[in-house]
Amino acid sequence: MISEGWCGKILRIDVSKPKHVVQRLSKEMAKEYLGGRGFAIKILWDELSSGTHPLSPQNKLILATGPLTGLNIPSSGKMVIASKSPLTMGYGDGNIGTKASVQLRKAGYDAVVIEGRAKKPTVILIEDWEVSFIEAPHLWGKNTFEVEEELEEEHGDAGILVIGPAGENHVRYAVIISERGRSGGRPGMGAVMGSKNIKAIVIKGSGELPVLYPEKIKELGREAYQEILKKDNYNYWIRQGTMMTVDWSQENSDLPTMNFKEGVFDKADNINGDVMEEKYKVKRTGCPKCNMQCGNVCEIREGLFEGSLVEVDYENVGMLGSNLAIDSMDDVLALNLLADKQGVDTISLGNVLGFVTELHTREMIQEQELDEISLKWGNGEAMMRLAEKITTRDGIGNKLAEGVRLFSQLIGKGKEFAMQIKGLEISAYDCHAAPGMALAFATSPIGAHHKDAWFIALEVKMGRDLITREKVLKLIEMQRLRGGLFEAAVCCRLPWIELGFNLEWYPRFLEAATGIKVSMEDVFKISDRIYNLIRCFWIREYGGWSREMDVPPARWFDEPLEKGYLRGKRLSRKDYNTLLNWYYEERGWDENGMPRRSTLSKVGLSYVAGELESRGVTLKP
Ligand code: PTT
Ligand code: SF4
Repeated sequence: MISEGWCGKILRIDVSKPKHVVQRLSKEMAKEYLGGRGFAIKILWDELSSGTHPLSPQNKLILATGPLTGLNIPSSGKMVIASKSPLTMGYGDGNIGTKASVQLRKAGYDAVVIEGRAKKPTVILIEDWEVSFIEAPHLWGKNTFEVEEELEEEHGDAGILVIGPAGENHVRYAVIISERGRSGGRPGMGAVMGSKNIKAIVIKGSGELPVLYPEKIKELGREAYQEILKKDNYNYWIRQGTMMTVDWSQENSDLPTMNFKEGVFDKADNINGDVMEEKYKVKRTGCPKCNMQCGNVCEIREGLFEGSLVEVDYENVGMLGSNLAIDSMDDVLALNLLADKQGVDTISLGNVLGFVTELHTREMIQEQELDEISLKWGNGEAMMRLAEKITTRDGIGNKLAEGVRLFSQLIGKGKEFAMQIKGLEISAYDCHAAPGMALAFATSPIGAHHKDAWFIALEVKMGRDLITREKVLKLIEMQRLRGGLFEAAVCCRLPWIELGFNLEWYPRFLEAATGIKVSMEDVFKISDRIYNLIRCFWIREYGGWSREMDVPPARWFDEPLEKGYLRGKRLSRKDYNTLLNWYYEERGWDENGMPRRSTLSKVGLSYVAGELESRGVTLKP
């Protein structure tokens, strides 16, 4: 045992053989990378040969927890799922709230690393030190809800991660689903699992969570849970959760509308948090260990899925509602349900559907299949049919399953409004008038996901037009917290973001769990190490770097908003470049976004610089 606080073990699984071994987690790795995303990138850097195809047996799928995961402290039931991404060809991860995170730690592991390809569809069952590989061809082809139900009946109280047909069919933005509504791994972690012929992972642990001072954690947890309950915003939050953002985004002109062409949607009032709460919400759910559970379980009132239950969040409504000009909540919920059952990411799906609708409407592509379903803005039924085709790679769905970057390359059109950065489709915030948020999306380490990038609220407060170094410094501080603390410690960031739960709790939690005094400065150092290593991973995969990889699509620069109070606004290339220059300087990266050798050495990554140089990559001093 390296210290209480970590389990001290990594479970290694090769599904080709199939076999497993248990490896010791080194003290250095725990201290230098903490957990979660830190462990994932360290393992991928050290072990993955560059150029490995993401859907080959050699790629590694990593499930990683951190020293706070699963403890009796607010919102700790989270887990990082990471791999080399088939969508971006760089580093990809997602953060999922699931019982599997707690069960994994109880089973005695900080992380699981899975490689190989099973001969037949397989369920991996992890029960403490026992690992079984159960052939399950009968589950292949079934949706995530059916499979989870069957596995729950068979295995009782377990943590379950499962893929749907989208993962089986290697849709590049397939996700992993848990508990019928928790989703993780936007950059195609579901496709990686599918490529290994793994339909589900079932985890059952019977041990205690590793904590150095259990009494202290109990005491801190009690106080912390109480503090959450007393927060001003608590009641509103548990009624609407992230859905309260629909009105906020509409008011602030950043609600994605018609493939991010506009930031306001005329009919947003039909799909906002109030409509959801009053007409659709039937219960609340959420991740383990959370007393501010934000999962909005809604009942579909009309249409194909009438009577079905589905869990809805802001991103799902922004991307499958306003971004497609759909104003029927029933249609949005139906699309969301289809995505969950088939196991595909709602954000990328909404982008792909928006992109192809725009191409079709502007007659930039002629496809009989799209005429046949009458694809147009706001037509929920057509979107459903197309979404289904994508998840089964049927007809034109086969090309759309590649994501907007590859699809636009395949047809040689639409690059300027293919809304992606580094290959990952953009989350639900329009940035025509938000240069800081655009920079945040563009420098996010997995591509354009809001996880590391939700800068918009602060930017609106600071001033959208403000082009200052201070703005960049604030963004970096935010990335250090989001991408460093929450993705490595691993726990949910929403208590802090949404209710203002004090950040000072986290060093106290970490010390009680591990016995190690960890200041925020230490956390920032770990975070910088992780950010630099992720960037080096991308550089190794891409054979270099260019500024273009850190720039958002041309639409936001070239086409002014035509509606709303910010009408006429668009990004300025000059201002954006100024911000990007400052960002690179503050990160210690050169003018092309490559980490300097001195920067890598400062964060303990000299060996990484050495490897890049030995591959012919030139690093500036
Ligand atoms: C996350 C991304 C998000 S983030 C949403 S809604 W969000 C979308 N949800 C999807 C879904 O649902 N079904 C589906 N088929 N695809 C989906 N894609 C989208 O995936 C999520 C919550 C939320 S709800 C957010 S903001 C916070 N995210 C956290 C994070 O990233 N890190 C962290 N430490 N804490 C977080 N807390 C919050 O968790 P990805 P979840 Mg998710 C139905 O996985 O790949 O990171 O993409 O995990 O358990 O669903 O919780 O308005
Ligand atoms: Fe999960 Fe929401 Fe609770 Fe975070 S606040 S742990 S996302 S239920």
